[in-house]
This record gives sequence, structure tokens and C-alpha cells, in this order.
Amino acid sequence: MSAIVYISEADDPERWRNALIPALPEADLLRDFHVWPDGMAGLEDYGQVDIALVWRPEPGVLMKFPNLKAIINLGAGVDSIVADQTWPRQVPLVRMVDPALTRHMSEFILHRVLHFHRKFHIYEDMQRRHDWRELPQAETLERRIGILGMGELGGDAARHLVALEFKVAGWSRSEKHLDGVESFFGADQLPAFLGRTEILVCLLPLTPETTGIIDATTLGQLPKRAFVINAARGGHVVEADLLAALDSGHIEAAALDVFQQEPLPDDSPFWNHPKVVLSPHIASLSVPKSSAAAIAENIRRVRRGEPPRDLVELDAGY
Ligand code: NDP
Ligand code: OXD
Repeated sequence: MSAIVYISEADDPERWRNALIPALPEADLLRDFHVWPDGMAGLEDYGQVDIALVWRPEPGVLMKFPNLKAIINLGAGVDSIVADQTWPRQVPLVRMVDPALTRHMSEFILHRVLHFHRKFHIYEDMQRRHDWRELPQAETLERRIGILGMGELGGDAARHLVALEFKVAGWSRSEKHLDGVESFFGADQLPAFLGRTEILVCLLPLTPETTGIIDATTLGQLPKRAFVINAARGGHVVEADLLAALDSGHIEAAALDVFQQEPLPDDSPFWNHPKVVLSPHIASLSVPKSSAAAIAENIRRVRRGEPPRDLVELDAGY
């Protein structure tokens, strides 16, 4: 007996069930797809559940299912799961790698980079003041973009920025070999990477090593009037340090999609900050129709006793 439990408050479970039905035709998902916590009535025993489809499950909930063969995350970042002290570490944890998720993130990064590069943060303000002037424009071929995190998302964003002929560098744990992208890796090379970066993009996973990585020290290593784009996790940024750097003018402007506390509290200084453009954690969104085939294939693999693809490396935490 096998069954799927869906645990997420962020999305409509029917979108996921409807996408999975054609992708996994051998399963009876009208019977064997249960939505936590209110749709569990048809299940006799939690021991029947072998697959958990999750997004930010509440701490402790995964422990209730003793026979899980895989926890499949419905997003790329698994930080909320690995932060749960009770998370069953012996169960394979799969993260989302999906072309639509990747594409949407690259769209977001391109949009924000171009916004700052072409000075729309200033032109939009000028419009409000009826100010018709042309500002000096930096040359694309000389504009230095730096991406923290060169995985699925950082790598794709880098490729798109290279296609527009920006000068692109990436920082990761291991060295990368991407056409047109200068690779920096490891903690030792972070200051040199930051020193050459005018527009900083964060696409790191949130781990103990990367928490608070954008702080007064690293911001201070960026050149004066640099820009910061954070589309990864709020925990990467020490928010008070970023606010201080914006207020001092060392950082010219920031685009923030993610925050320490989400939803962003009503009294957050970021809402009305003149140098901040923000969005409600929508840089990229999971698309059930696009990711259903890969999820179904992983379900098949674990049910056959094979390891799933896109496994999270437990020691690395991402
Ligand atoms: P990947 O696991 O594919 O890539 C992570 C990258 O970060 C790798 O290049 C890795 O290096 C690098 N990295 C990890 N730890 C370190 C470290 N300590 N020092 C240097 N580099 C490090 O992740 P994805 O690209 O799929 O996703 C990245 C993050 O984006 C997610 O974890 C999630 O938090 C966020 N995200 C945000 C979304 C949003 O809507 N705002 C949507 C989707 C994702 P190496 O290659 O050497 O291993
Ligand atoms: C993700 C996200 O990690 O949407 O996929 O934040």
C-alpha cells in the first residue's frame, strides 16, 4: 500500500494533484493523495504514506509518517526542512530542479539587473517629479555583475547575463567553468569577487555557512555605489547592515524579494525606503504542470527501490 501526503499552506493542492494524475497514471491519485491536515480522513494509517510532497512543512509533522521513502520539496530551497530538528534525516530529501522555476528566476534577475543598470530606479523617481533629463549611462560591456551561488539558478542567470554581454562572475564552493563567466570559489576568494562586483545578486541556499553573508563586512567590500539584489533567502542579509549601507550611500539601491520575516511586517523600514524595490517572495514560482514529470519519475524511482534524482546533500545542507 502506498500513498502521497501533500503538506503545504502556500498553494492549492488540487493544482498539484491535477498535474500529477497524467504524469503518474499507474497511481490512483483520487484515492491515494491526501492533503494535510484536513484531507487525511480517507487514510486508515499514516504508515501507508510513502511520499511526502512538501513546502515549508510545520516542524514535527514529517515525523508522523513512519514509512516515508522520499520527501519531495515543492521548491528549490530546503532550508525550512533541514532547520526542523525532528526532520527524519534517514529519508531521502529531494529538492526542486525544474526548467520553469529556473526560467522565472532568470527573468526576475534580468529584470532587476536591467532596472539598476539602465537607472530606472532614478528615472522612475524623475517621472514623479516631471523631470525630463538624460542621465549618463554605464556601458554594458563594462558593467560587472557578481552572482553569489552558481547552481541551477545562479548558473542560468549568469548565462542570460552573458548573452546580454555583461561582465559576469560567480562565487560558489567549487570552481565552475561557464563560458564568459569568471569563477571565484571558497571563502578566500570572496573579497576579490566582491571587490570587482558592481551589481551583486544572491542566489545561495540558506545554510549555516551562508546565513548573514551579506553584512557590514561584505557590503563594505563592494565598490562604492554598488547594487544588491537578493532573490534567495532573507536570512542571507543582515537587514540592519544593509539599511545602514543604503543610508550612507555606499550601496546605491537594493532589490529584495525575500526577508528575515515573511510576510514583511507592516512597520518594516523596507516598505517605504526610497532606495529599495521589493517584491513578496515571487522571484520564481513553482509550476506544477512543468515539474510534475520529474516528481512522478522520482516517485517511481523510490517505489522501485532506486535513489531519487536531485537529492539534497545532507552534509552540505542544500
Ligand atoms: P543549487 O543547490 O543548485 O546551487 C547552490 C549554489 O550555491 C551552488 O553553486 C553552491 O556551490 C553555492 N553554495 C552553497 N553554499 C556555499 C558556500 N558556503 N559558499 C559558496 N557557495 C556556496 O541551488 P539553486 O540554484 O537551485 O537555488 C538557490 C536558492 O535560491 C535556493 O536554495 C532558494 O533558497 C532560493 N530560491 C528562491 C526563490 C524565490 O522565489 N525567491 C525561488 C527558488 C529558489 P557549489 O556549486 O560549489 O556546490
Ligand atoms: C524556492 C522558493 O525555494 O520559492 O523554490 O523560495
